[in-house]
Amino acid sequence: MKTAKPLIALLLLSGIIRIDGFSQEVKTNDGLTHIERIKKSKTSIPLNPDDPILEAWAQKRDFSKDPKREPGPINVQRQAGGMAYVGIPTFFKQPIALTPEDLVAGNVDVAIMGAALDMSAGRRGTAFGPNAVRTAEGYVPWGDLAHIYSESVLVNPLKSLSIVDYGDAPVDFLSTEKTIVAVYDQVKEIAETGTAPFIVGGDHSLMYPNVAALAAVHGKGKIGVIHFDAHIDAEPGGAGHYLTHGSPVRLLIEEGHVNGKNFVQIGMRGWVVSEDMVDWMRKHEVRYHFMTEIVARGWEEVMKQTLAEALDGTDKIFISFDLDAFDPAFAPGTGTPEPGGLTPREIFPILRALAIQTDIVGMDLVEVNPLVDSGYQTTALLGQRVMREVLAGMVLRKNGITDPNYRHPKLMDHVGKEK
Ligand SMILES: [Mn+2]
Repeated sequence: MKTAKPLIALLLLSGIIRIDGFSQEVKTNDGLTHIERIKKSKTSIPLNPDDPILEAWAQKRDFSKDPKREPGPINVQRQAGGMAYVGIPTFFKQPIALTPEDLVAGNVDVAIMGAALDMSAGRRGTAFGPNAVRTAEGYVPWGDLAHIYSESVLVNPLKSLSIVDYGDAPVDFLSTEKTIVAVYDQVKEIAETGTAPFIVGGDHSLMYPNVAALAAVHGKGKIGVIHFDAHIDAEPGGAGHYLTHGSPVRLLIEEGHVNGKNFVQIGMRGWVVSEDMVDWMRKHEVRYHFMTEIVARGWEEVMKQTLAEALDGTDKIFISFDLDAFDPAFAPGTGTPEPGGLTPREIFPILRALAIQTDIVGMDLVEVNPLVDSGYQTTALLGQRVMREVLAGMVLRKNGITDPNYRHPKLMDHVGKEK
């Protein structure tokens, strides 16, 4: 019996057995073979409109058949607490929410969702990112066993904020173009309730639906983006596709979702940057900080400037965090690693500072690829820390802290000379 399910799946995929929607004939009423159809249609990929499962991947199941419940976050853990590796995996072992009504009823600050989309990158595997991040905490206990206070600042975001796991966006695992519409809808659904969506990918094509959805809610040109990345991600597309994981920045700026001057980029490096690309960014007044500049001027200087730029013209900020901003020594599990990157010690303080001094309307964490992680969980572990640092900054802001460089005084001096 153990092998029955995989066997049935194999038989279905191979066409040996057919059930429900699988029993219909492939339509050929245009008189073409599929090769001819594809060759004729240079700018679209022909899909079978009569396929009964054409949209099934995106359909919501019928919630009305569930046991009746009041709206609000649902704790799916049976125990009051446990070790990280025990229990049903949700982001930070937080309760889940399934609907916007749950977010409103729970007065939820942050809804973390997965977007397992990895078709726009040459090296697949980031689709496994969301669940890798959900299970990345090696030893941090949860619930009643948890005594978790953020590094340097000693606040506990999981107790001070209402945070839920909003599940995953639906994914057409054969199409970036179709999937991003579903991601856009789900991000917008969260943001419309006043909750900040945190999207865990998935590849960086996600920045486009994520930011476009937030711009639709907060206003076009009203939010700024702080973009951590080894790459500019402002290519004009690839192989005719408007959107790849290398092109979301160009689409967002050229379509007017974000003004170039409210787009701050940090950490770019490597051999794929051309002068043309840099000129495009200068034309659109993007504020970029290559590693070239960071190494020459020093991280502290550039960080200070970045924080000032983030506040110029908007105080609503979206953080788009590509794990390859880190040096691959720290984050090997990513598809496009570039040596010479930033360190966790450099990045954690700027994340807290951004969240202290701006209104974080959302963030994404992308390009975590556990399939190529030579350190097993190293990259996903770093990814969940990136979110934790932002959450810690959000708590400090809520507590009235205004100093972006705030550190807990007792951690700075062991003899009690703190003010
Ligand atoms: Mn990127």
